[in-house]
Amino acid sequence: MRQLLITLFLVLTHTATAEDGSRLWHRFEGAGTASIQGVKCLAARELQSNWKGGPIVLQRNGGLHREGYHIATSKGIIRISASTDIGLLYGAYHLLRLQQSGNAHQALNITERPAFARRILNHWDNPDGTIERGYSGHSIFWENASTEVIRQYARANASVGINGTVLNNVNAKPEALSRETLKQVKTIADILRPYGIRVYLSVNFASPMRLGRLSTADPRDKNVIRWWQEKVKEIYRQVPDFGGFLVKANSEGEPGPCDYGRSHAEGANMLARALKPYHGIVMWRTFVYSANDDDRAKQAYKEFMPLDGKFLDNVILQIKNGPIDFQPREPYSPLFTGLKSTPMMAELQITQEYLGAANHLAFLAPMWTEFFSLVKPQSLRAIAGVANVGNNQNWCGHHFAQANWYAFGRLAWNPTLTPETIAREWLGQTFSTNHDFLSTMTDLMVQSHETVVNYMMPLGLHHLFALGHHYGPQPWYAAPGTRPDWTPPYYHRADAQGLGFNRTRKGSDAVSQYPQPLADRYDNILTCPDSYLTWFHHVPWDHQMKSGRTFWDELCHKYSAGVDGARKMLTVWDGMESHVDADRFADVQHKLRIQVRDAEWWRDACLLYFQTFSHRPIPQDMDHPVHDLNEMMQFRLDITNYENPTCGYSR
Ligand code: BDP
Repeated sequence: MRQLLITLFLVLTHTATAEDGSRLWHRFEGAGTASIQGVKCLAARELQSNWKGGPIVLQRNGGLHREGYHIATSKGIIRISASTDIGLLYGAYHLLRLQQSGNAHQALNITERPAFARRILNHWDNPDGTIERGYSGHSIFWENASTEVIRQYARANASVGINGTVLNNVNAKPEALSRETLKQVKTIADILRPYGIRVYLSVNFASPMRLGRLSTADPRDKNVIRWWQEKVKEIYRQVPDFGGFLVKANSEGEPGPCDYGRSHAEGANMLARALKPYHGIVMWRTFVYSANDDDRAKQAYKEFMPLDGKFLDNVILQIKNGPIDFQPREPYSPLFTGLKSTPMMAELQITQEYLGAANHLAFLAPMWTEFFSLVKPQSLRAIAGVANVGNNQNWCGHHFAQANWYAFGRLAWNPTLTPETIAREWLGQTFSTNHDFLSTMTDLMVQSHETVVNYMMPLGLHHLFALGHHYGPQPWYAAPGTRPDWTPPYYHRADAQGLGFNRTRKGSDAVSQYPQPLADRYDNILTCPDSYLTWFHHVPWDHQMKSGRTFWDELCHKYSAGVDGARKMLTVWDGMESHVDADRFADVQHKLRIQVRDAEWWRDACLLYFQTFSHRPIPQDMDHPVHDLNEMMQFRLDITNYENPTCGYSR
């Protein structure tokens, strides 16, 4: 009896505190109540379980795009039509989204189809279950994988239209293609398939040597070619709709065709030929750079432009949004406007490697729509996002990091959506549809990215992170023997004259990789946008800014605005307590407090360090640093403690 009471108590308390974030934006309360007629499929079952509105009929319409759908209300009945089960499923999730965000009451007449055919998450998950740049626990695929967790993952993806998953790290181990791994890949593919999601694998270019025991991985070698053909055949036997390979080659020490004097095109095409009979593709990454060049920002363009038009049609070049590496803000990679005859896809980073990991609230839709304002979505064949999903209870480590997974999917479906629309939708489904809550929190989310940029790297600064953890500021870091392009001074170039990397025509000339009139605009310090100023210019400390301030004063004010912005987020959130369940309220509050402390850390470290070059005072009309530079330079970040990294700093 006692045991029964204890069990009952545990069940009740657990139910009462069930808001742990594990349901993501799918917080459907109670069972569905409507009559669902027509095609019997997963969409019908989802609606049966969760739809509380009027009757729905699911029907076929062969004229619609394979993944598209039409939703219309007539005489009180909602009809969802699509040409496939997946189209119906997407239509069903559209309706449920309207219901959960409080917008299902009006008569509907909606036609949708995705902007990109392939909308893919890249998981940087390792076979041992760890996740490179993962801040929310271990892999859901490679460590104690649970069918139900993978199914919930598939459902979340399908609800925002994501239709592909790369299951393993781009720094791929050859074992990714072993017989045992492929068995697990098949199991995962079988769980994902009903949700319209195909699996892909990252492959190591030297697999024929390390797995197949060949003496070379030269793409021209007959045995190598045969090895890949056999391997591909083996994969498709297990997974008939396998999507293809993602390849990081000759980048950061990974093997590749250049090891044999062959080009990236030769390497990619060899794999593409093996995949072609099965309609598989190769996503070949352009993230390459070497220690010897004068400007890392120029290298991918220099390497890939001469290969334009030389790739087979089932190769897509996967290009990071910026020319360096997922910095808080970068101009777009000039490859996007340079390449004319090669299919391209953008690689965005959802996991916040350079944006405060799972501790800082940084809603990334504004950064991605900024990218789409310069790189036309029509020029892209596909889109990829480096996932922030792990086996933590709330999937992403920070409740608000879920919004970035959600936003990636929504923008992959429709890149013209505004950050406001996405934030509002997500907040309504995830927290509350209360009007005040929605408008206040939408503003907070939409401004959060700029806030993070301001306290980390305003005015075009980039890569002020320490080697390795990419979390905290170490603009001074330049240990002897370290590759210069892996140290902050390579990027900020602070000296007595000013700050920033001269990439103008008189400097590294990276500006000339951009088309006109952008090249001229970026080249001229007077027309270059403030947000990219030190990216393209070595800016004199007394340079007159558009605001009327000197550059030094402006820099100080930006950092100060960042700290103020972080404090404001905390204050605003504290005012939302009545709209949010106690657990998630406290979790987010805890993270926001870390964010405020980290923002102060960033401001103090950067301003006090740059002040040793500028020799100018911190303006009087802003809060002054509270740390001591020498002391900060002694601190080391304990990267094993991301949950609470500010406290992880130690001497
Ligand atoms: C960098 C990450 C590193 C990745 C690399 C990549 O620090 O972990 O392997 O990008 O994208 O940002 O290949």
